[in-house]
Amino acid sequence: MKDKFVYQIYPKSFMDSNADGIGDLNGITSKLDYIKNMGFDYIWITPVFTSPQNDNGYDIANYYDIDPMFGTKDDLKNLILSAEKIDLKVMFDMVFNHTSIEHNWFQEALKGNQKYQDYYIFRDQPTNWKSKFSGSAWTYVEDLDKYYLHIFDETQADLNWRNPEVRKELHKIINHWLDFGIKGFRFDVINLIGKDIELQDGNKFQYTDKPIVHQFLKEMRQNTFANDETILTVGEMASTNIENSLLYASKNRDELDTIFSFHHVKVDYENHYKWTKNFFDFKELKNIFSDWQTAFSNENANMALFWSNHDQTRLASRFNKASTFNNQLNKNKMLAMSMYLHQGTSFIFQGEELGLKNTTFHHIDEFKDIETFNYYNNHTNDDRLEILGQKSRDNCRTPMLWNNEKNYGFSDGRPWIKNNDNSRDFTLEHNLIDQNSTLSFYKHLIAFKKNNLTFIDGSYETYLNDDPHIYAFKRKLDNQEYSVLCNYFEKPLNIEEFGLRGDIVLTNNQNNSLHKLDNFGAIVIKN
Ligand code: TEU
Ligand code: CA
Repeated sequence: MKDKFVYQIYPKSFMDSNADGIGDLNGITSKLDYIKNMGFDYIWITPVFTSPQNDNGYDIANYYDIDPMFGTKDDLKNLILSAEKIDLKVMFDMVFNHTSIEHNWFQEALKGNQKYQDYYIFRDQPTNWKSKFSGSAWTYVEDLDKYYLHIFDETQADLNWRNPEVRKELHKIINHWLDFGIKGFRFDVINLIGKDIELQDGNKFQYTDKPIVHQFLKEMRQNTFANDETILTVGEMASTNIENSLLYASKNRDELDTIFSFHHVKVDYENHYKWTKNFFDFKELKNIFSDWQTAFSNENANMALFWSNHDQTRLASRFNKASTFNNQLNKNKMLAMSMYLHQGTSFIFQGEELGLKNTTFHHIDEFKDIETFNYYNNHTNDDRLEILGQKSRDNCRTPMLWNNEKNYGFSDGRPWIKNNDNSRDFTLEHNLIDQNSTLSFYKHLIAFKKNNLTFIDGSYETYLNDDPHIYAFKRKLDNQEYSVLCNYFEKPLNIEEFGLRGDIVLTNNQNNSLHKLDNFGAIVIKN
């Protein structure tokens, strides 16, 4: 799976086919050729199941049905068949740590039905746990005189995986979608599913990476996708560590193909706290890359490579500012080389390939995201809006910029969220015309990796570890060796002292050489 590229689609904001302002399945189907043409193997669609949409579909009320806002099961069938025709596989996003409180199971539980109360985590007394979306992780239900656990919003109740009936239900859901033609799954916060029988006060590590998660994953695999090599599975791991991640993603352990970990996108947090305006820590970023890549490469485990997703701010707005359009292009390309030449399965979030930047929000009412509101409402600091401008998930959830027509070609109606206010230089239309665009480079890079086995199966090793501006690593396979050098800063660097030799086989900019890296310059040398 290390040679595979996955394109992540946030359906609400991808393409609207019926002018209601909400992207939909038919919209996706109309853009499959574009995705295939870029070189992708899979598309991952974030949840499109029936949902009250409190957390944009990560609060599922029925795992077997498509929410009408996205279309019908027939539309989905049509999407899958159209994708199959061009050899593109469709992945679904399974949110199995929790359900919406509108799910039937939870509604039954609320009515006092014991069987369904045992599907969730009800307790007489809460622990001191905090919700990841601010406030307590417990909500009191007066009729039952009990509290239920929700690690996320209070409308997202955590499931009780210790109950074998719950696990059976979840396996059944996966098998249903496998039969329907789904070829891969992303499992939402799957390392949080193992709660102890007796819950203790403490921090998030009371429910993160509990050993029983491995047992649950093995069992799930056995009962569902175990015998199909084409199924791609990726687990989203909240606050995990290398040791556990290796267990989830090692080839011989039969749990998952690969995992998302988030340490590298938190290098601008302050003491693990997201809501700050910190500058990113380059040294820390290098260390994280090197620690994770080395461990995974040594253990024959597969990492998921990604810079952005629907929970992150736009890559083009992160990791140093570029002061000119040209430097912005260099930076986008350098970051792409820096990430995707690593070892692992690659994931690219819609719009990253266009070089889209954050959206500007002027007022709290312009936002849509529940995490954003929970933060805003639970805090009083004057710079809340400014912090949200840098950190809100809505920055990347605004519609795709296809062309320069109405709503950038996304919809003939009024979009559900405000438009991205980036200039027209970032539309797909413009990216396609410009030979030097971010898009042309992404396409080139994908082909480059797929044609070089060393970047797929080769070992990984960092070097120039103490250099304050360059992130560098080597990939080796048999007698092939490549060096990758990435300048993370907007200033040219003289690299004569490194005495580099060999041929430059990939560069993000014609001004780079073996002696000099341009502003945000990056090169691959064949040694
Ligand atoms: O996100 C998991 C997660 O841990 C988030 O708290 C993430 O770290 C945060 O958004 C960063 O600020 C997953 C989904 O990707 C996210 O969209 C959902 O809201 C969340 O789970 C709950 O299902
Ligand atoms: Ca629509």
